Amino acid sequence: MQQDIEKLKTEITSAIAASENLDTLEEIRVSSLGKKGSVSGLMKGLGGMTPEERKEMGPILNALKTDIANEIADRKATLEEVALNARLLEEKLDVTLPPRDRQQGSIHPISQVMDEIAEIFASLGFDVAEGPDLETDFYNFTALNIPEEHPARQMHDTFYLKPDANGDRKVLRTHTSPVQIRTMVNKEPPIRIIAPGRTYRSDSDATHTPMFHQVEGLVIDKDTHLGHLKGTLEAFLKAFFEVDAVTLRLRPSYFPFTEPSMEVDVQCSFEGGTVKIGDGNDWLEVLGSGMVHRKVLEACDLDPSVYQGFAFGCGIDRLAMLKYGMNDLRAFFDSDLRWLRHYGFSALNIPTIAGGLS
Ligand code: 2NM
Repeated sequence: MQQDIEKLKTEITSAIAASENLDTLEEIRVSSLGKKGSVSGLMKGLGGMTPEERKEMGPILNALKTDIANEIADRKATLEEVALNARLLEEKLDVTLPPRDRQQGSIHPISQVMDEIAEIFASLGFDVAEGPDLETDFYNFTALNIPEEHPARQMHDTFYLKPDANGDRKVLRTHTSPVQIRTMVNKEPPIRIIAPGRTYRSDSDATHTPMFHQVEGLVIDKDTHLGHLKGTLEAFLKAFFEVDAVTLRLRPSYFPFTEPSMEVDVQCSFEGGTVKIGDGNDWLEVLGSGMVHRKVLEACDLDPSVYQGFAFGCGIDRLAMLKYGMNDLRAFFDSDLRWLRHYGFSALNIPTIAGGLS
C-alpha cells in the first residue's frame, strides 16, 4: 500500500513538473485532488479501514494530499509568472515613437486642470513640488502622524510592493502628502508649494479608481494662521471656477496630520442637472484642510514653537468633473478616442490667469 502511494506521488509530481500551461495543470489537479481524483479516492478508502490501519494511513494520506496541493500551487505561480512575462513582452509599447500622420492628439482634461491649478497657485506665489509615486512607510504614513494600527495602513486600502531583502516594503503613495514631508525635511521655511500628482488606493467603483489625482498645498512660515488658509482657498476656488465670488463653509473634521482640521464646502446650486458654483442653497464638499500638526513639524525637524502653517488637499479628478460637466469618473481612464476628442483640450490652449483659464 505505501509503495503504491509513493508510486502515485512520483507520477503526479512528475506530471506537475512537466505541465506547460495552466490548463494541463488544472487537469492534473482535478484528476488527483478533485472529487473523483486518485488521491481523493485513497482518502475515501480510510472509511473502510480498521482504527489501527486508519491511524497509520491517515497521516500518510493527508501528507500526500498537502504535498501535492503545495506542488500544484508552486507550479501554478511559476506558470502564471511565465505567462505574465510573455504577455508583457508581447504588449510592449514604445511611447517615444512619433505620432502617425494626421493623428491629432489633445490635452486630457486632467492635465488641463492640473495646468490651471498650477497657474492659479503660481499667481499666489506657490511653487510646484513633485516626488516619487513609490514611497517609503516613513514619508507616506509615519511622518504624517498616521500610527501603525491606522486603517489606512491596511492591505485592502493601500498597495504594497513585495518586501526587499531587508524586509522593507514600499507603498504606492496614497496621497501626495509625502511630497510636503520631503519639502519640509529638505527646505528652510518659508515654504509655499502645491504637490499635484498621481495617487493610489485599493478602491474601485463608480466614484473611485485605483489610481487617481490629487493636489495638496502647504504653507509654512513663522506667523501663518487660519485666516491665510481661508483666504488662499477662497482665491483658488474663485479663480478655478471662474466666478466673481465664492462663499466657503469650514466644517470641523479630523485628519491625523492637521490640528485643527476642517472640511471646506463651497456654496452652490443644482439646476437642470448641472452645478453652479458661487451661490445657491446647497453646499458642495471640495477640499480637506487644516493647520499642520506639531508632530508632523517635529517629524520634519521643524520647531513648532517657531514655525506653523496650513495644508490642504483635494481630488483633481472630481474638480475636473465639476468644472467640465462630466458625470462618469471612469471615462477619464478608458482611452476612448471619441471621449478624448470631445472633452480634450487643444495643446495651444495653455491656461493663463490673464487669458482666462479655460
Ligand atoms: C489633506 C487635508 C488636510 C495635508 C497635510 C500635509 C502635511 F504634510 F503638511 F502634513 N500634507 N497634506 C493635508 C491636510 C491634506 O487632504 C485632504
